[in-house]
Amino acid sequence: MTWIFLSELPKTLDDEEDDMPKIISLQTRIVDIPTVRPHKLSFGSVQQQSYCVVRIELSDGAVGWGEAATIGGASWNEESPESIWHAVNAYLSPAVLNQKSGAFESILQRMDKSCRGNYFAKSAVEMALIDAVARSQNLPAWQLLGGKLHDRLPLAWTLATGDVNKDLAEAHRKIEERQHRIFKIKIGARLPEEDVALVSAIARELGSRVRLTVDVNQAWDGSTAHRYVPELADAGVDLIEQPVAKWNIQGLASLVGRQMRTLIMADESICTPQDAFMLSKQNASNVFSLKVAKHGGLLRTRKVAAVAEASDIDWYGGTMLETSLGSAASAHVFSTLPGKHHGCELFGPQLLVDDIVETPMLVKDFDLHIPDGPGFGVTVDEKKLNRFDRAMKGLTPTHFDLGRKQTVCN
Ligand code: MUC
Ligand code: MG
Repeated sequence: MTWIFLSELPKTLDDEEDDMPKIISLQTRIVDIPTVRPHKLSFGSVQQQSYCVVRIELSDGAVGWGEAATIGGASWNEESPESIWHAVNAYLSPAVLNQKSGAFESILQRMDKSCRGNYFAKSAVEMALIDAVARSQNLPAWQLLGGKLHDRLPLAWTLATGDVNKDLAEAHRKIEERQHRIFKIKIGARLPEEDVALVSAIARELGSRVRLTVDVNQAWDGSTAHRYVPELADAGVDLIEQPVAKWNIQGLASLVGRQMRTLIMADESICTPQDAFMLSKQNASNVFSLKVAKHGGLLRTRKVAAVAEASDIDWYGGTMLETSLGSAASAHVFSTLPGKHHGCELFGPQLLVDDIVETPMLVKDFDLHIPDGPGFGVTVDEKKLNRFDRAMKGLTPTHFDLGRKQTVCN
């Protein structure tokens, strides 16, 4: 008779999981980084970007970083850097501390249970967690997210100076530097006929060397969109992003139904996988703009992308103007996605006066190259973080005055 000693039996999954490092610390801070020029959108002008940065440490010593950015305080959607900071510290941190680090889905469920919505806040925590686990395993994050399909993605730039001559000068410089040849024009702040004139002038000057997108950021009602979207299509615009309000799914669907040569892209309307299902069912988008923050993290970005793939909807790699940290995290998940895409707009780092990582991602020959190092492949520079840290300046935010001076008080 052969005896098998208990200690020789293969480990069960639970035993294996017991070896898994735990989350032992979670820290947050808000950093404010000025932009190189005012960035003008339908709802105001941005002169600095604010980020809630999350640092997670595991019991094996691995450290991961995540961030969530909003545009114009709480103007783009309901969340703000301050609400993200609060949600993470008050509700999400207790839900994730001491949990097994690789239990991603279970951690997402715990976060959902302790805090409804607050997708940006959850995305910052999940981002830091995935970075930490990938570093602990010495793997690039894309390896944990399904494997890389794209080494590089075409990188768009947004023209949003508010002045046609400055926009054109910027576009020419970006083309000469071989950084960008896809341009998104922010419209919706002026009269629609003025916007169409501006877009037509840019399209005429740049010609077929470039691809053009416009982002209306919800500024139009349905009838304005029906009147001016075809004019933008005639001017040569390829993609029209969120022409109507977030809630106006019928409005989006009726524009898609006109089958113009331009495609209709949802942005603010598409956050959760359930939104994706509804937009798909109502045939209300040709393209989804994917953004890690609004979907509530990298794994949920993949879920939204899966609905797009199943519905013959294209994807576009969107941004909330993250630093190189959030942009690299987004690039990692976008690099894993199948289906037809229209490139990405992870140009946030280029819009900032400085970054929070040692070496930004490579942009060459109009493409963003996805970094392969451990985690998101970028190294956070704590000295740079300290330089922009709001609390280290002794400041507490009380009010964000969009387009004018930011009021920050003690
Ligand atoms: C948005 O709505 O797409 C992304 C790029 C940019 O210029 O603004 C953002 C927000
Ligand atoms: Mg948009």
